[in-house]
Amino acid sequence: MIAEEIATQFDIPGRLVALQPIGTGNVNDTYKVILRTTFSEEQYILQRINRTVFKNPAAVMANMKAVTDHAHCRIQSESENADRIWQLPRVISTVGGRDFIVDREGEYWRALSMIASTTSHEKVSTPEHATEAGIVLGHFQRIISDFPIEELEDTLPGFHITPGYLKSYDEVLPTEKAQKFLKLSSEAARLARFVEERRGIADILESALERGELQLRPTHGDPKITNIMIDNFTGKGTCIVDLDTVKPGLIHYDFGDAVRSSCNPAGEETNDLKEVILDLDLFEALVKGYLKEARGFLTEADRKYLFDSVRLITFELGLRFFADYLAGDIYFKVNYEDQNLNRARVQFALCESIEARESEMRRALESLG
Ligand code: GN1
Ligand code: MG
Repeated sequence: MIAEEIATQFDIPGRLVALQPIGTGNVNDTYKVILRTTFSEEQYILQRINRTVFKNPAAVMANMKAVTDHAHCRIQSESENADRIWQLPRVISTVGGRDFIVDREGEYWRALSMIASTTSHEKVSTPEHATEAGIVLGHFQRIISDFPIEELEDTLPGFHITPGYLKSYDEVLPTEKAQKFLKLSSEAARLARFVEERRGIADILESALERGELQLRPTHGDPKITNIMIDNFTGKGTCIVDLDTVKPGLIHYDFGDAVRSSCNPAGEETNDLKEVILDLDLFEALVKGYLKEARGFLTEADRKYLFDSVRLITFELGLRFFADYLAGDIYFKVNYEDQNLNRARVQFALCESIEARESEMRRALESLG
């Protein structure tokens, strides 16, 4: 069904005046909906959930509802002492009182409240912005840290289990399609060698989990910089969005994901590999903000793996993009040919830069900790 038909089925007053595609998400389709009555204008976010990725959208919505209800209570109870107004999207019910709509084609649609007067940035260029990104992630992890993980479904099995992505890559590699790409593109062949050289790092977090050094907690799953909303008036972070992947996991992948997406000033979609670096000033600034909120719930063992998590998630994301390129772009949406190859090149270049700065990054983590 077309989005216009869906947009009026949620419990919001007014007549539909505009529906605009927004956002740069690689998975779901997102729209801004504007409705008007004689005296007011209402705006909300409408999303079609990608069913190729999320096989059980109803469970995604149940997790989102449970965690946001919990987080909203925490935000309320802490509001008097907070240095800002914290926000978090609310699931808007349908006219019939449900959390989502399933259309005739079986597509799932949901409505979320709009976080007004804030901006989602593709890149970070100032330490202040990086600090805010760290604060927002740490705050979110903190306020959901006491949510019982048994109540969260695993909506995306294998999501952020790096050895699993390596396994999928190994399955794609021998296929005819992948072999053709590898023959035709010397860049693809170079990336395949890059992966081989780093196989050994893939299980560093998972084996720490198995040994009981690390433990599962509620996580965001996708705290990249575009999901961290910055207040247009104060410049402070106010909210983290995109709560599809909230599920039990290692908070390390969250920390790593915020760092890799915030501390590479060239951003994820650049074509210029020379510009791709892990900027140490941005890194220190982000860690400072993150620890302000996270200090209380991080264990000694958690801290020990913070550097590794940055390297690992960057490698993992490069591997996911590369495997998807070799498989023919079946997971991540693309706007041009070879986009997933290019995205992989960027993440692998960033991974190299992280490796080159390992001692400085470890030192910063220690001195700020
Ligand atoms: C996807 O859809 P979006 O853009 O929020 C992906 C993340 C990646 C990200 C990279 C469910 O997120 O894991 O880090 O692209 N989400 C899923 O841009 O796979
Ligand atoms: Mg996402």
